[in-house]
Amino acid sequence: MAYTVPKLKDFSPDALDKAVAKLLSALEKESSSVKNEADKKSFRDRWLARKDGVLTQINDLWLKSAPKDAKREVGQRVNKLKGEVETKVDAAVKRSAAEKTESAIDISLPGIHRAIGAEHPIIRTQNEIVAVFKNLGYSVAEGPVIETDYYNFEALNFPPNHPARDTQDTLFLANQESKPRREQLLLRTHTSPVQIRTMEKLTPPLRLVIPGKVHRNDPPDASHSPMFHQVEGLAVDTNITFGDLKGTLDHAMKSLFGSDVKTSFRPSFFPFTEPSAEMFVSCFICGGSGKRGNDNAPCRPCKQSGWIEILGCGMVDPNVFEFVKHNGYDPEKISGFAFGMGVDRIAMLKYGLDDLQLFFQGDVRFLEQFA
Ligand code: 2NL
Repeated sequence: MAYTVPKLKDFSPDALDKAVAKLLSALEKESSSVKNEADKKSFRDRWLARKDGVLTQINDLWLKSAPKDAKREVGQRVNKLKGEVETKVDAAVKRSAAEKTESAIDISLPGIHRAIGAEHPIIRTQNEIVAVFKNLGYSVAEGPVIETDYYNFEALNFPPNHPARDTQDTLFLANQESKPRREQLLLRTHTSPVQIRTMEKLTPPLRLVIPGKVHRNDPPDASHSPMFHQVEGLAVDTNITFGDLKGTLDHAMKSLFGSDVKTSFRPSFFPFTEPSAEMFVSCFICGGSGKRGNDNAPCRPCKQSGWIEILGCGMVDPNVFEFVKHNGYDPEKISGFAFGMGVDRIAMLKYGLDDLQLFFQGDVRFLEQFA
């Protein structure tokens, strides 16, 4: 039963002592069960509320109704009692506040386990490719994804009406028509513009790799995406030859795919290199045989050819150097090789995937396998 303040008939010191003792023991008991914020408030209200708290009731039921000759005695006790009740209530409120902060920082509890993220498999592959060239002494540079027509096409020797400049292939920003062509903004279709920007800043000799995102107006399917990744390289110096290109890339492929892989170069065409080539690596899935396993199943990644096309490359076209000749790139004095590779496709081969879209769908069940 909760304590209620009794009406007093007997105002003798003995009777008063008893009544006070009863009240204090009730206070003690109630204060020990104060646990949380809500308890605190109702405890304080019950004892100290001006309107109908226990102290107010004592004032009314004990002091006001005391006979004249007992008033002094009752008054002293009630005053003392007020002090005691206030001290007790304050202590209980503070105590439960202290308990609360203690429990909030219980350092003996095991921590909350949060799975930390991991590098996306494409970015991991990109970093691995970049690391191979860093080890050869190449610098790494990055540049804007939104580019001008000048850096993306003109300075790279694309003729004015080259099909790559068509909106079929290139994503242009809106409302560019009123600008002169060279200033029109687009999403870079390769990382090559960063090579031009860097040659404008740094004089030869130069060894440079550029990783980054590029965009083309391709609808997404198992092997295409409107956004993908490239790593592009450039070496400029006196007497750089096609032999340097072959040696460098052969070394890079052995670092990436294992020292058993062979490389093969076939003639190709790019507007910014002459001569140009596509480089193939011997299939690191079937070892170049075109067949897999005991039952000689056809090897899918190399389409049974034993070779996988991995990148495009070539000797920098002198026309490209003409655009940066003012910064020491005189095609009569220096030469260079360049190459570019698609990171997403290499990551697919590396992880044995047949659907490029898995990389971009953000499905945790797929991504957490790389954590
Ligand atoms: C490909 C082919 C290539 C380059 C990129 C380049 C850059 C400058 C000058 C000359 Cl500044 N060339 N880059 C050269 C040949 C091929 O990329 O198929 N990439 C995925």
